[in-house]
Amino acid sequence: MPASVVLLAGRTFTNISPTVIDDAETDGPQTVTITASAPGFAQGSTTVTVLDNDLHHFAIGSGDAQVFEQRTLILNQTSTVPFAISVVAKDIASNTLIGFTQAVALSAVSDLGLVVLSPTNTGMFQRGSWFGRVTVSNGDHMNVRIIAVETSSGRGGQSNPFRVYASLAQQLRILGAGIERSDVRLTFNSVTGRHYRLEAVLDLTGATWNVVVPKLTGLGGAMTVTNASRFSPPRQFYRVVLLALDGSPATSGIHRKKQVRTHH
Ligand SMILES: [Ca+2]
Ligand SMILES: [Ca+2]
Repeated sequence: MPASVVLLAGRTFTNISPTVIDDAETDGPQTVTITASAPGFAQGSTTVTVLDNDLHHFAIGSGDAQVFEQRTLILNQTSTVPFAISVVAKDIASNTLIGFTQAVALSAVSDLGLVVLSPTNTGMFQRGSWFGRVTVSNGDHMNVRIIAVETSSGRGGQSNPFRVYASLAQQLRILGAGIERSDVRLTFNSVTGRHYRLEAVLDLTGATWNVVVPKLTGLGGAMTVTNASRFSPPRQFYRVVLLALDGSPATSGIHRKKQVRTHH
């Protein structure tokens, strides 16, 4: 910005070209006041706003934001079914950084541990936004948050929490139960990498479920678990519980139980 300008004789105006120096601070829009004064004249001034071009965070919402240019919540989803999201680069004041173009990393977390999300990167942003379809593929999750991170700066953002339901094929279900001598064998459908626990109880009148097998890691598809030499006639109830990564029960709602009886 020049400290002074010369107004030629007979002219009523002149042009100046201030240079805005790019910084790396995430300080948002800055207001600049330009003042002109000369002896014998009243002072004049104007204000201009210098926009920030530094990423502060990402706003992540449903893909509908593409149409309305506003953030909308991601609703509940189903595992293996793609859904549309928007990732928008923002300055500290939540203005969209229309010059932001680079692709960023995508991932997701949940209360039940690792969420398998694809793709793991966005494509290039256009006018500060990326719209695309993503898929969670490893079954039931609660409080899923999609996370976008610009790896070079570590800045990122996450979506609202939402629920992902298991697809029909991934729903925890006991497929078969049988007794061989005193061994109880249960077969259930599993999702690769998820953790399960086998529990048993003698009656369903409120007795505490006993942990039979504390941790099973899903191999994908049907899995058989054996409770060796534990069958006590005339009947027992079994259930399979989906666990969080730390081994705690996922939820009382995510389990399936089966009654096993002797036949006489
Ligand atoms: Ca900058
Ligand atoms: Ca800046």
